[in-house]
Amino acid sequence: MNLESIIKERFDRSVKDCTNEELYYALLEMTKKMAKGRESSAGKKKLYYISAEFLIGKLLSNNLINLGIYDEVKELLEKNGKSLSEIESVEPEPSLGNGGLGRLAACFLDSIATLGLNGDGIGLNYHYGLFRQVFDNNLQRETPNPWIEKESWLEKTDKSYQIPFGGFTLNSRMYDIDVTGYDNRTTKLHLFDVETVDESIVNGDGIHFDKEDIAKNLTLFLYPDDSDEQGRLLRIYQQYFMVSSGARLILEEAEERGCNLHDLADYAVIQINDTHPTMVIPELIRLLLERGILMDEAIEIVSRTCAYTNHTILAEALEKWPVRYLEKVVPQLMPIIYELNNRVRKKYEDESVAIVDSEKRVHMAHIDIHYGYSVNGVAYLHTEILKNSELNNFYRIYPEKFNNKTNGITFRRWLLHCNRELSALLEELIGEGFKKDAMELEKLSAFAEDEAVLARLTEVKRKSKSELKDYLKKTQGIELNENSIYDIQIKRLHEYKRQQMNALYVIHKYFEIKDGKKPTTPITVIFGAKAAPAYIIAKDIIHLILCLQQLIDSDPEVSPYLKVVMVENYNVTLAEKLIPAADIHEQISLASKEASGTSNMKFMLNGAVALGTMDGANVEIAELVGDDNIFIFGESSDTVIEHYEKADYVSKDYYEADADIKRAVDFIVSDEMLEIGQEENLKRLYNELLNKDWFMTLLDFQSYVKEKERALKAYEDRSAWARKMLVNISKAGFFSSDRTIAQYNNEVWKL
Ligand code: 26Q
Repeated sequence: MNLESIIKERFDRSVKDCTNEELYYALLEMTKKMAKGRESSAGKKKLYYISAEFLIGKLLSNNLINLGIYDEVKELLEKNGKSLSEIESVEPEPSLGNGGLGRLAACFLDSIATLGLNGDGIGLNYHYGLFRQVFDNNLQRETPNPWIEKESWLEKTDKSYQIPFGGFTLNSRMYDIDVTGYDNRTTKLHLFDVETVDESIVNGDGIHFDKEDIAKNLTLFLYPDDSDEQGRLLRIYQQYFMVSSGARLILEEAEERGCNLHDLADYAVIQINDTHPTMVIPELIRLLLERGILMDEAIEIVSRTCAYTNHTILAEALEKWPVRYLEKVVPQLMPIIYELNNRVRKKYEDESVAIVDSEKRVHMAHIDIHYGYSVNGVAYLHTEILKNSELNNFYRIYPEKFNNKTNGITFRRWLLHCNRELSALLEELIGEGFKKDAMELEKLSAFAEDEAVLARLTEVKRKSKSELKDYLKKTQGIELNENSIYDIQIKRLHEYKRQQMNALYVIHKYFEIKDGKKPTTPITVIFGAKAAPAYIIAKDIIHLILCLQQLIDSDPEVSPYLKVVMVENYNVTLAEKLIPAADIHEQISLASKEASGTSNMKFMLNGAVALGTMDGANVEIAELVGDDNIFIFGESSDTVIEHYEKADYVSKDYYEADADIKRAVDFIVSDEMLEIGQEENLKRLYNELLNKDWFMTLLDFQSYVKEKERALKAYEDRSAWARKMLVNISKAGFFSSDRTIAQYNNEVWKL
C-alpha cells in the first residue's frame, strides 16, 4: 500500500493536511492500481454477463475489503485524524440500475471475480443513471443524478465500434470498471457509451430532454420514461447499441483466443439478463452471416452460446416490441427475426410460442427460449410457476432447457462492509471461515441457547439502530426513536409489492392508538422506494405514505407510539445503513408475483426477521429457518393464480364485509388526509383500491394485520427474539451469490 506516496505526489502534502476529497481521489488511484495485475486467468471459455443494469453501489470500501487492506487504510487514516466513512461520503453512487435485477448483476460480478471465473459484465454507461428522487409537497419529483466525475472508477479504453442504425451509425466507445473479487481475481465491467452525449439537452432540473436526437441522448438516462413512443424507441436504440457493441467484443476476444467462429460455443457463453439484451441473438447471427457462415449453422452456433434468465411473470414487464419500431431502429435485424419466426411457426402450430404474433409484435422472451440453450428462473417457486403455468407451452417443448438458480447476494458488501460489528462478532464466535465459505455460518447454531451470545447479538443490533438514527438525522433531518421496533420495507414501488397494504396497516394502528390501545414498544415503520416517473398509482402510494408521515408526526397523541418514515432517494448506500438496523423486514408481495426478492436475503443475513407471504425466495427462507423464526401470512400462490384464472376477486366485497378494512380505506380520503394531501392523488388511489385492486391488497389484509401483531408481540421477549436473529443469520449461507454463481457455472456455463 502506497497511499502516502500517492498523496505526496498528487498534493505534496501529508495525510493529515488533506481534505476528505483529496483523500478520496488518492484512495481511488491507489485502489485502481492495486486492482490491476489480478486480472482473470484467460481460460479457453469465457462468460459474458450482459445486462441493461449493473447497480454496483459505491466501490471504495468494497474494493478495500476485497483487496484485503481495509483495516490498514482505516487505521492509517484514523492515526491522522481522518475518518474513512466521511471520505466515503465524497464518493458518488453510480446509479446504473433500477432495483433487484441490476443489483443482482452487481453481486454476480463480485462472485465471478471471487471464484476466479473467467467472466466479464457488458452494459451501458448511463451518464445520469436512474433519477434522483426528491419529495416536494409530499410528492415524488425526479431530478438528474450525475455520477461521472473527471476522475472515477471508469477507465476509457481504446476499443470502439461503429454501430449501424436505420439511417445512421453511431460510434461506440468502451469504458471499463475493474471488479475486485474477495482475496482473488479482478474481472471487468465493460460499459459502452456514445461519445456525442450532450448533458446540456436536459431541461431545467427535471429529467425531460429531446428524445429525437439519438446521438446526443442515447446513454443519458437509464430507462427513460417509456410511456410515450419516443421513449420506447430510445429504449430500443439503447438495447441494440449495447448488444451490438457487446457482440463485436465477444467475437473479437474469442478470435484472439484462437477461436474459429464455428466453435464459438466452446469459447464464449452469454448470459442474457432478462429480455433487455435479447437482440444479441439476432445480432450475433447477423455478424456470423457477415463472416461467411450460413444461416442454419449461424443459428445453431448462437443457440449453443446463449442462455436466458427470466426475472418476472408480470405480463406488462415482458417486452413485446411492435415490428414497426424494430423496422425503424434496426432494419438489419428484421430479416433474421422473420427467419427465426418462420422456423418456429413451421415447427409448432401453437400460436402462443410464436416470435412475431398476429398483432405484429415481437416477443423478446420467445426469441431467448427458442434460440438459447438454457432458461432459468430466480427462485424455486418462480421456476415452478414458469414451468407449470407462465411458460408451460415452452416447457412442454423444451423441458431440458428449464432450470432454477435461486438468487444470492454478495456477503462482502452485505455483511463484511455494511455490518462490521456483526462480522467481528461472528468471526470471534465461529472463526473467519464464513467469509469464504458462507455455509460455515451454520456453526452459529451452536450458540442458540447461549444467553451471553444472544445478548451480544442484541447489542450489535442496538448499535446499528442507533447509527441509522444518527445517519438519518444528519442526512435527512429525520428523528428516529432508537428504542422503537424498526419495521422496514425497502424496494421499488410497485402495486404487487404492496406498500399500500403496509400503509393501510399504519392507518389501522393509528386508529387503535387513538382508541387507547397503545403498543408496548413504539413502532417505526420505514419505507424507501422510487416510483417509475410514469407510474401514476405508484406515485399516489408514495403520496399517501408521506401524508401519513406528516399527519402522525404532528399528532402528539399518536407520535410517541407510532412513526412513519419514507426516506428520500432510496439507493444502495441507504440500503447499507437500513438493513443492519432492521428488526422486522416486510416481504409482502402478492404470492406468485415476486420472482425472488434479494433484500429478503440481505435482511436475514443481518439478523432481521421476515414478515412475508409465501412468495419468491421467502419460500426457501421459511423452509430453512422454520416456523418459529419467520412470520408468514396470506393466500398461497396457487390460490392467487386461481383467482386470476377465474377472475373472481372483487375488492369491494372485502371492503364491505369488514369494518376494519372499510375504516382504513375510507381514511385515505378523510378530511384529515385531504387537509394535508392532494385530493386528486388520494381519491385516485382510493378508487383504485375499491374498484380494481389488481394485486389483491384487501384479500390478505386481515391475515397481514394478525401476523404483524404476532411479530410485535414476539419482539417483547428479547431473548427469544435474539434467538430468531441468530437462526436467521446461521441459515443465510445458502443465499450467498457465490453458491448461485457456482451453480450457474456447474450447470449452465461450464467454464
Ligand atoms: C421493461 C420494458 C420496458 C421498460 C422497462 C422494463 C423493465 C425494466 C426493469 C422491466 C423489468 C425491470 C427490472 C426487473 C427486476 O428488477 N426484477 C427483479 O429481479 C430480481 C432479481 O432476480 C428479483 O429478485 C425480483 O423479484 C424481481 O422483481
